[in-house]
Amino acid sequence: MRELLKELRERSLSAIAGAESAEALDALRVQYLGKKGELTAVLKQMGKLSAEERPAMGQLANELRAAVEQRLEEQKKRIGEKALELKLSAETLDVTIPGAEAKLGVRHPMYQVLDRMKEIFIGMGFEVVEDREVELAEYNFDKLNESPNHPAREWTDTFYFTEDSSVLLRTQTSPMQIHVMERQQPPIRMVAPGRVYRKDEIDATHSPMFHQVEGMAIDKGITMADLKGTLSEVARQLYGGETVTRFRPHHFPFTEPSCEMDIQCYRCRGRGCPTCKGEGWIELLGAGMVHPKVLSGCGIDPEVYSGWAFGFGLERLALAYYKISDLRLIFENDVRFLEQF
Ligand code: 2NM
Repeated sequence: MRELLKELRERSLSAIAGAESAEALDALRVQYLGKKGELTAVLKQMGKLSAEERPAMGQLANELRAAVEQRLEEQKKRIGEKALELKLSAETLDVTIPGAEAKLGVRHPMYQVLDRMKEIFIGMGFEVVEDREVELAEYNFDKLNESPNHPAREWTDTFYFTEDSSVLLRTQTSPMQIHVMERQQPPIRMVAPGRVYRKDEIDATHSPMFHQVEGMAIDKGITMADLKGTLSEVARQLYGGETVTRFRPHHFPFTEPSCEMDIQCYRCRGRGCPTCKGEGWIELLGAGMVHPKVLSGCGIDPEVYSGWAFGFGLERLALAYYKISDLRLIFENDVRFLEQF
């Protein structure tokens, strides 16, 4: 029996040392210490021993049971530690690995031009005003001295909300100037950039939605010289200090006199090239002295105050600025296009 216990001791302890999972350990516990286990079987044979042998064998068997139990516990602990180690190493976060680069977009090229424009005007003491796109026809047309039968008022040209043609999507940002004049006496220096809407088919130069930038300066003693000086300075800040401007007579219902401002072509310096279509000049904006009827309609006395105003299409200006040939590129927002600016 001594031999039997010795053999059982070696076999069980080495089996336990080789176990690699909690399940395997449980199976070994059953195999050796269970009701039908091997050590239990040995103990059952104690009865056959002589009275002298029995205490010593009993002690040996108990020692073996204690040893097996202790080894089972130790191995269980070891397996647990190993599993934790594995889990920790699998979940290790190496903070020194370079991160995945988050791709940053760019500001839309047209808005880059607008931001620059705003900066220039703000630098000259103008306030930026941005507001509603849904207007009353009264503000979009009437108060701007547009005649009652002006073609822009047609249903084929303008988006109306009401049968009586009184509420519409603004066709120009000029109503913003009316709102400002109605709530504030001069001095006024403001620019109003924003979306405007016209029933145009989409092509390389037209879109039913586009952006305008308009503005005005009203105070005592403002003259056409202020208009020319200020708008020429804006052109120089935008296109470079050498930029030459010219003013041609024009007509707008809301200004008198009215004009258009050109810049000398920055590419050929006036000789004529594809950029200026052989003209030597590039048309930039419309402007004029605010019509006395518009001023008085807003509660500003034209005998005391005068002012100039201007307006231009932002898309058209941005296309020329970046030498882009098709308006649709501005709206499609293809990143391959946008990334170039
Ligand atoms: C333009 C050209 C000329 C303009 C006039 C006014 C107002 F409200 F003061 F009368 N706002 N904008 C104006 C003048 C707009 O766009 C081509």
